[in-house]
Amino acid sequence: MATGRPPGRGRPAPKRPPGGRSRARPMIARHPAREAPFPALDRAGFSAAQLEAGEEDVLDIRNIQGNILAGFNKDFQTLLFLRIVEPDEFREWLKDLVPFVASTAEVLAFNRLFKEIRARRKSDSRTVQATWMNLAFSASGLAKLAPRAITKFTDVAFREGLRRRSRALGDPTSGEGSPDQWVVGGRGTEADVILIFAADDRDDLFAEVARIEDSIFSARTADGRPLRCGVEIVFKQHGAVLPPPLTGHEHFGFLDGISQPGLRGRISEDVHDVLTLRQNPDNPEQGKPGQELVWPGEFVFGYHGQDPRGKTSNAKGRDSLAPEGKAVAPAWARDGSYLVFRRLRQDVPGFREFVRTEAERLGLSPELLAAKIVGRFRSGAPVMRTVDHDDLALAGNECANNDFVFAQSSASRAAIPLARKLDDSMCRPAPPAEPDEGGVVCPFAAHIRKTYPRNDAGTLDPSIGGVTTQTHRLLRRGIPFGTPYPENPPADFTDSGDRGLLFLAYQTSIEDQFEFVQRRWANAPEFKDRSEHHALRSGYDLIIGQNGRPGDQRRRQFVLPMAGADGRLRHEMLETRTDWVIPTGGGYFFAPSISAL
Ligand code: N7H
Repeated sequence: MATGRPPGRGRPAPKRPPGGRSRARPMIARHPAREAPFPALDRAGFSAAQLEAGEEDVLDIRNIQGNILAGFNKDFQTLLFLRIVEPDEFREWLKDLVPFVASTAEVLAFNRLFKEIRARRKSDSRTVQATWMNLAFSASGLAKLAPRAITKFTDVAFREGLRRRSRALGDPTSGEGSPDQWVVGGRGTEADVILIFAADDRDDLFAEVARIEDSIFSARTADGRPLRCGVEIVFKQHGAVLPPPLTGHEHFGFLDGISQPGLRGRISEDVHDVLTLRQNPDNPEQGKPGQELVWPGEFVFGYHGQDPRGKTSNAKGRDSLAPEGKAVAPAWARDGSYLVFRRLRQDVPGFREFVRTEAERLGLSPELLAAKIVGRFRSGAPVMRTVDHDDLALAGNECANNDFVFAQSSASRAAIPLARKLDDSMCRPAPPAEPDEGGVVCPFAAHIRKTYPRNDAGTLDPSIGGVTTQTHRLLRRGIPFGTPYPENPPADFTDSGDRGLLFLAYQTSIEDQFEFVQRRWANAPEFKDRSEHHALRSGYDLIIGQNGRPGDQRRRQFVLPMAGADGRLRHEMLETRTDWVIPTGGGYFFAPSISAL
């Protein structure tokens, strides 16, 4: 593990190797060797729930970058955006960087060790800390390094890049939100490379970033002359978890990072050595209760993906490098993944004001209306299990806080059964989730119902249900940026308003995953209505949905079904022309395997 301060800055320049290049190598100072303990799974705790996963892929976790499957999960992150100006020099510089690229094996080992220590100490301790780095290339960056290879990536979104896809995503075409004004990724500010640094400690993070910046700014020949290293810095962005009481929450106040796809796949030949622990004794197709297992090819090239035509979500599809029998990326893309980055500014006072005035109009509490817009209360408790009030116990109950679907699948169950206890501290009895086919409990346009409709069937694509929905999943790795907006700001409070989410997500198809979720679900008012209410649309996801249709002036509606006092259903309509989540930068990237690097 990387503990302690890296000895990067101020080191004496290494001697020039005899007969070597004029560069003072190594340009990037090295940490002391790291040793990564790899704790075995706690068999005593999990063996009852582990299943033989003999059919599942063995993932090359030493070759896959660490943020993709394990997730850095750190309090502090910095994103550094680079432009390649001299490909040959850059290649030399990159060689020194590659040993520092964290692998899934390292990050997974750390995360498990961290959790083990926390479980025994019953609190977070600073016993183990790490500083990680990962990187990815945009299509323009790859084209500079391997001009022919780029044509082998068939994902049109990746090849075109985010700036050119921005209009189709519904982004504003002028003013704030339009690529012309993006701080990174707009015209003239597009990056070829993104470096992601993450650490538990802010000083460790800054030291690591400074070490790499030094290698860019201060590269010198042995006799002290400045040396070009082939890259320049386009933009630097810090992110950090919010301070208490908002730790773990995003700027609107909601707990984030609750629901992620579970991953099929093993990390060794041992059939029990699975990446996602199977913790639901009632359902072998899930990790934690409610966490469907998805084939790893949805997120990493070279493994089985979901079978979109399969009858069940555990049907395995083809190799994600050639899902229809024809390669969608070059062979060296194996163990790599596409990375979508969006810098999303959040207008916190604007969102709060909308919720307050609409709640007053409808006679609801602002907390309840906000929960209906997201599908979860601020604590993270899902409305599907607590219809009208926040429930902190439910929010912390990992057996129930993600264990719900919206509609019944064919064989109907009266209610979703509660999972048996997994761990005394996390699992307690919780209220059941009843089927909600009318969107009365969780509106169809609620953020979590739009972005992961679970077993809803859709009207845009009648086949969308429990199975094909799993082909549109994302591994989200975002972190907030900026300081929180005060709960009760003083009258003279002013600030830049520059706060939001650094949205990062991995996948093997930008078109079918990130863009599908944004365009076909969040931005689509017709997804989903009930067949008997054709006139009534679900509306836009009020968090991220965008209406870029010409003439609509970004008008967004949200249908809120409510049961009246007389027990009859009425459909309230919320409407706004304001976006509270505004793109201010971004890019589409590809994170190659460590061997490809
Ligand atoms: Fe969302 N928010 O605070 O309201 N998101 N999101 N998101 N999001 C989720 O389950 C939020 C964004 C997804 O499996 C939660 O982790 C905000 C984009 C998906 O049930 C909350 C922003 C996209 C899920 C938020 C933002 C998505 C999800 C619940 C921007 C993709 C999982 C906590 C500033 C295009 C759904 C959780 C599931 C959850 C919020 C962006 C997608 C609270 C503020 C751009 C797939």
